[in-house]
Amino acid sequence: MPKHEVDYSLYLVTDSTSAILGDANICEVVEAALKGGVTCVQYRDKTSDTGVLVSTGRKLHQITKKYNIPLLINDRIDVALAIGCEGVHIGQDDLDLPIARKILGEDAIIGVTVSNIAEVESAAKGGADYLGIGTVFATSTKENTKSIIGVEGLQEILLRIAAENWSVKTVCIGGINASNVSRVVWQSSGKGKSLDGVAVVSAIMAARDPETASRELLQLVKSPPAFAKFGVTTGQQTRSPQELLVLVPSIIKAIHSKKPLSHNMTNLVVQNFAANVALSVGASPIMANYGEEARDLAKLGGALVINMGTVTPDGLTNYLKALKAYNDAGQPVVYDPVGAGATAIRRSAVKTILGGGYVDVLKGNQSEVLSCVPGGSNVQQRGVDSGPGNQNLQELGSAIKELARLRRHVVVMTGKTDLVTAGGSVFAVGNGHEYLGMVTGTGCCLGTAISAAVAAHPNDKLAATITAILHYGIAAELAAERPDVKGPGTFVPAFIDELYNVRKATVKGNVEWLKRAKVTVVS
Ligand code: 3NM
Repeated sequence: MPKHEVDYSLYLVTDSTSAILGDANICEVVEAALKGGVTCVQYRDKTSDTGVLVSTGRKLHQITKKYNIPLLINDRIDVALAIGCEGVHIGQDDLDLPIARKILGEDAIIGVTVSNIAEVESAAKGGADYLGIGTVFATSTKENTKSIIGVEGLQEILLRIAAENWSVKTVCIGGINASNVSRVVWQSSGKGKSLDGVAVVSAIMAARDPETASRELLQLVKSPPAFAKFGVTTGQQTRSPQELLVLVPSIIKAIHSKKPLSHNMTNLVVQNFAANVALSVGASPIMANYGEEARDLAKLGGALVINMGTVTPDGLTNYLKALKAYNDAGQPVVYDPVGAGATAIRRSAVKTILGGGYVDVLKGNQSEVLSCVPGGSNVQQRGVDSGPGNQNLQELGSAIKELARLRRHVVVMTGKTDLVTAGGSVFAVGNGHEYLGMVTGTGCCLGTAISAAVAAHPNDKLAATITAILHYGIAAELAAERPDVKGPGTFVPAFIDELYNVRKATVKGNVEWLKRAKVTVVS
């Protein structure tokens, strides 16, 4: 097969260690995987003598040839030459690409391991046929992996390849398995350059039934995850504020009529307040922190709020279970990384959650959202309050736009002016009142209001999110202006009233309140 016709969809990298292969026979496992649909095979054995590598490699090549699938050898050009197979895969510490190309010739397939833009550039310009991009998720299969890049690191590399128009093919590697493969492929696609495939070791080599495991993985590579059915479209990302505002009443009415479940896994401080906010905006709240319950709750058509305000090891395990349950059911998830920048534990929890599943809406204050930027942000947060928020809106707008593009979700950065984007236009919403900042939990409860809106209107999560922000901010303005409100204490019950009143008025067709909306596009 000419090398440009190689299909990288499901790329098997072998492993001969007892931890992975056990007492199975490598040739039998590879043949079973080929029957299951593996499209490319790399023989990777870091410990055997050259004689064993050549004899095993020859046997594997006999098998892969039967299926018309290329066999590549990890690292060892001499072994590839001795076998006469289709090519090699080289790491950053192995023989360099120009020498490999010179020895093997133009027809050979040469792949290179890369984990950052500089390595990508050098491999793409040096004529690599494909890149093995990793390490996506932590894995025990490879010792000394250099850096865990996550889906966002992967996406950064793919965006660069697209921008430079490099024709190199791409697979990702590291911790890819049946539970995450559809999400990784979906999150890494749609911006000019998509992954050509995924590379796995243990998901096939350590499987009890490698043929079935391969068949299932290939199916998952080719099918979008359940939550992708309502991804924010490019057209939706770039509407004018007017186009969004006309949708607000119908979204509020949808919440009212559907009364969606708002499943909150939230902190100790705000549980009661969040439940009341959910009721006022027309949702049905459940405050359920036990992850095992989420699989049943996710079937009820609602949305999940993960609010990291009281993070504990048990809490994290529960969040991940619930996240997976809602992802599998295709129901929306709102993630509030409360205090994300404040402690090392919280920074690591953010990585665990964003690596463990797909969140539809990421909502936080300035430093929380900046802490979710790949590579981290240098903003040091004091406690969990919202900070001064005095940075330039344009600058913050481009940071969250990048974030939304890398993970393919909606990002909300709250502050005096709230910023919202799904990767296209960045919208600024200027409604709200200073009392919101003087009462604990109002930021958290906005997540609850957003969950109600995205659950009721999942096919347009950007408009739903902006609707919730407007409903919330304008209710706060109306409450603060009431003569019975004397300060933050009397504000709280009035705010709950006004959330309710705005909904009731809207349902009756009175949208006078919406004239207060201050929505603009900042970039
Ligand atoms: N290369 P599993 S990670 C062979 O990051 C290899 O370059 C990696 O194994 C890289 O699919 C890795 O079992 C091992 O997680 C991947």
